[in-house]
Amino acid sequence: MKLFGSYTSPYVRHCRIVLLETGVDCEFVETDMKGAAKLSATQRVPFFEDGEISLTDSSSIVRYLREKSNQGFLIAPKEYDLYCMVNTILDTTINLFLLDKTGQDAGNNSYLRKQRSRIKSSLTQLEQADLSANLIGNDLLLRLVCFLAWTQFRDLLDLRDYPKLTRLLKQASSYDNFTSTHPA
Ligand SMILES: N[C@@H](CCC(=O)N[C@@H](CS)C(=O)NCC(=O)O)C(=O)O
Repeated sequence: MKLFGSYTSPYVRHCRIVLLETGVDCEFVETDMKGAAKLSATQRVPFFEDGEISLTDSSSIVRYLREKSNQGFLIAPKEYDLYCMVNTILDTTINLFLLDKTGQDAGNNSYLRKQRSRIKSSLTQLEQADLSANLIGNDLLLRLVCFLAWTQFRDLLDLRDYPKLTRLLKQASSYDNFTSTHPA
């Protein structure tokens, strides 16, 4: 079994946490974007192999690892919806970050303004959601803290307007599987 990815990717971090939580024996193959462009149809990390099975998205990888270990993956529709919301703003934030890294001036057009507005409105909704469950084994909360931590690592978002989310991220820092997978 092999997980391909980078140490800085929040998607890969979630998969690494699930590997630690489940104890599944899996080789980590450090792979950058050039490698991903050659080896995966989506040209992204993470991707994963287990014999005949190959997966190209962190969510299918997390689900595969949970099910292999007889653990559940996001059963309640509302929980699943919030998980999708976190993924949406994670995708949006990463795409804006990568666009910025190209060095090209993407300007301030209405499409980019909409992307930034989507991040804000979704964070506001997540701030209001009931996120009081235990982090361990909870893929909604794990995905959320991987996202929040990555925005702080890259200095991309000011979380001062989101005290509940800030508290959640602080709480996560006492979870060893979270701290041991920090991108730094
Ligand atoms: N939906 C994918 C998104 C993965 C993703 O966006 N990975 C980023 C790294 S954090 C990437 O490889 N981006 C390369 C690119 O967009 O060219 C997943 O959940 O695995």
